[in-house]
Order: sequence, then structure tokens, then C-alpha cells
Amino acid sequence: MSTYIISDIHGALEPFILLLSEIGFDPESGQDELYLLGDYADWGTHSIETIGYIMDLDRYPCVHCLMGNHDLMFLQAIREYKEMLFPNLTWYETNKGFKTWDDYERLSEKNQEAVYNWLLSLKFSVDIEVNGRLYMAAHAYPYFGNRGRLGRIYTKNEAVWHRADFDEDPFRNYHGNKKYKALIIGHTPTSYYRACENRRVVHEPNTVFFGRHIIAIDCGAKALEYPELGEESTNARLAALRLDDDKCYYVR
Ligand SMILES: [Mn+2]
Repeated sequence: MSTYIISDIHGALEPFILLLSEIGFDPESGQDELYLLGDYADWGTHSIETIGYIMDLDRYPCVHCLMGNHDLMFLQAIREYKEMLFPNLTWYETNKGFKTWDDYERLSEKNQEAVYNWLLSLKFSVDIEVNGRLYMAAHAYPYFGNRGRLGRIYTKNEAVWHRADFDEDPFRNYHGNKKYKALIIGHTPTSYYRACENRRVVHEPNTVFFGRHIIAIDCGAKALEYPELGEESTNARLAALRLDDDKCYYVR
């Protein structure tokens, strides 16, 4: 049994399916656990198909899906649309939500409702224990649920939006009983963390970043379909981390 983690698929459905076959993930067998850390759509052409594919996967108990900032923006856009408020143009334009929304509008009412309910069901963090080591996974930053004040309040918004520093301890304000080894996150392409650590831009394909307290796994797949972004696109990959032995798998 192995534990795999993937994040920030951003509509890159073919690379995602390829990556699942690279790691030999078979949800039917229930042998392995798969954690997806959010940002399923936007940017890529196959955004709504990616969400549909992942909704199907999420029916298996061995698949665990978290909320990303893009999923939260999508959820908010649906809610605003239902309530006839103005659409969220920041999501639609700057965050390329139009890739998702245009196809969402073409879904049947029943499927639209299913997408909405699935987005609502996404959790903001999850504890993962592997070989006696305890990790927290979240899209961007820790979330401790509604267990009150932990030095300061970590909100759901921070859990999907806040950019962790490359060498910070995101658990420094947590005074509970759990001893987390690291926070596993997506959200920020690892090229950013490698540049922080090396104090210069690294001109190589993105790799999973193992920091002192964080493990960042978003290798920038959102840029795969955007050659005009230059190196951001050529260095983009979709990564899977096998937590049991820190082995990393990449596709593009
Ligand atoms: Mn994100």
C-alpha cells in the first residue's frame, strides 16, 4: 500500500490520467491512497472534464479531495450566479475561470447541481499518517477546523490562498498535541520555492520542493497549454509524490 499526492491539475486531464497510470493507481483495488490538494480546473482546456473525472474518482474511499482557491472561486461564482449577483471577474479573467465556466454553463441542470454539491463537500485540510510520520495536507496553508483559537485563527480562506514562505514553520502557532512532520501543499509553483532557496531562478524543469517544514508539489501544470509563457510553460509538469519513500513522478 502506498500514499500518493497530486495537486494543481488545472484542467490538464490527459497528463493527470497519464500520471495515474505511471503510479499504477487503481481505485477499484483500494490498495493505495490518493490525495488531491485542489485547483482541479481553470487554465487548461479540459477543465470541466477534469472536474467530472475527479468527481467519479472521489466516489472511492481511497480518494481524498481537498479545496483549492480556484475551486472556492468556482463555488463562489456559482453561488453568485444563482443569486443573480455580479460574476466574479477576477476569477473569470485573471484566473482563467472562463475555461471552466463556459463549459459549466453547457452542463445539464442536474450535472451543474452535482458539481456544486461536490465543490461544497471539499475539505480544507487532512491529516495523513505514513510509516508513523504525521503530515497535514492542504492546498496552501494549515487549517485546523473549528477547534477554536490556536495562537491565532487560521481561516479557510488562508488555507487555500496564503503563500507559505519556503523556510517557515507553518505549525509554529499550533499548540495542540499532534506532532506534524511537514505541511504538504500545492498552490505555489515549486519554481518559486527553488528560486527562494537558491536566491536565483533555476532554469530547469520543476521538481517537488522539500523544505524544512513544507513539501510543495505544484510543478506548474497550469502553464502546460501556454507556450507564450516561455520557461514557465517549458518547465511545467504535473507531479505525484509517493509519501512512503518521497519518490516523485512527473509527466507533461
Ligand atoms: Mn492555488
